[in-house]
Amino acid sequence: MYAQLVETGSKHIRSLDEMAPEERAFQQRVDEGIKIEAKDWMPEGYRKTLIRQISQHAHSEIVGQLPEGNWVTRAPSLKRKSILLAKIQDEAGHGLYLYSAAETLGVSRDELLGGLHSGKAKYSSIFNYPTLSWADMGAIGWLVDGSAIINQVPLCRCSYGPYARAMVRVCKEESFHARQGYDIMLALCNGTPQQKQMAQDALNRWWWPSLMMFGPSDAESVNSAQSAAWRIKLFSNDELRQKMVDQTVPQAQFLGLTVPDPDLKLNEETQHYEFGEIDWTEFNNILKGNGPCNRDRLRTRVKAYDDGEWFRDALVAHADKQESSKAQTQLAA
Ligand code: BYC
Repeated sequence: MYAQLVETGSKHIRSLDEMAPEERAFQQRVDEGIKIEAKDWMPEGYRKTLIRQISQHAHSEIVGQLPEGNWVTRAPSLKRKSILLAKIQDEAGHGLYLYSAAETLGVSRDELLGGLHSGKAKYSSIFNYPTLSWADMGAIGWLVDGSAIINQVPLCRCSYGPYARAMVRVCKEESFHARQGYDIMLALCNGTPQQKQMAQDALNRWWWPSLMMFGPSDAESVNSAQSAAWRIKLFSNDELRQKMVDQTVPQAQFLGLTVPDPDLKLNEETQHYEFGEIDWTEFNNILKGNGPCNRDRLRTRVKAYDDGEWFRDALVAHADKQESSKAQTQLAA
């Protein structure tokens, strides 16, 4: 599949003949499915693309804690609260694995966080929507984590070793997240008519933003062709989006909910669902920082970072003290 993506991409992707020997050897390793490791030679563009994608991914995990964090104190039971807390903590862990994977490419944590806090670096559009009811916790787990799994399972096989390995654990945890989300939806749909209506309302608000998570259409995606050639991307944005729709519509039907798309229909021949046009103006607005919660999300992250300064200073002071007492012990011996 990725060869097809490379060919259809708008950018010119250089053939092996057009490459310098070092780059050709690199590309051949990638083509053979050999993992690239941190200390291997790599083209500067490959390094930059990975830093961009992995750091955006890390920022998404960290900012992604905020919409769900909004409901920790209002979870309907102790059990639901513990599950939600565990999920949010997992997202923090995912952010940390991913920042570590990005650091292997020669960028510092401070630089990465600086990009997020200045608004220069992107994070997933999905986290710029508000969480208005408890049903949103169900919709996020089911649709957002569900989409994340579809996008991230292929990343476990991507060409960069540290990213691929980080993804293995992330995907295992995402499966639990998607299950807990669907379980919330199931409970609401089997509840009172008002609870079922809450679930429908959450689906109505999260459906289209979840489809946008996969990025612009293949025709508009600027990075896909090169990322496919480097085997960072194994499937196109549209292919993964289609997979999400095909997988999720039957789940919505099982819940007795209606997907908010009048154009949605199963193509009997292909056995794929055809769906309506995504509102790309809304997507592009969010990418420009003008979504419903963009400013609030950034403000919250910057404040959390500033408030944690004393703690980071204490950790560094403690580490310095440990180092100097170790050195003194060695001198005395
Ligand atoms: N939101 O050429 P394209 C999670 C940007 S975490 C914002 O197709 P690419 C979770 C794109 O960056 C979910 N920006 O780019 C966490 C590019 O801009 P730049 C995060 C988007 O990189 C907590 C431009 O649009 N997952 O699930 O080939 C709780 C053109 O796009 C978006 C990942 O990060 C978007 N939705 O493909 C619960 C997965 N889409 O950078 C759940 C790893 C596109 O050129 N990332 N853009 O200025 C990827 O797979 C790819 O980076 C993307 C985009 C498919 C997202």
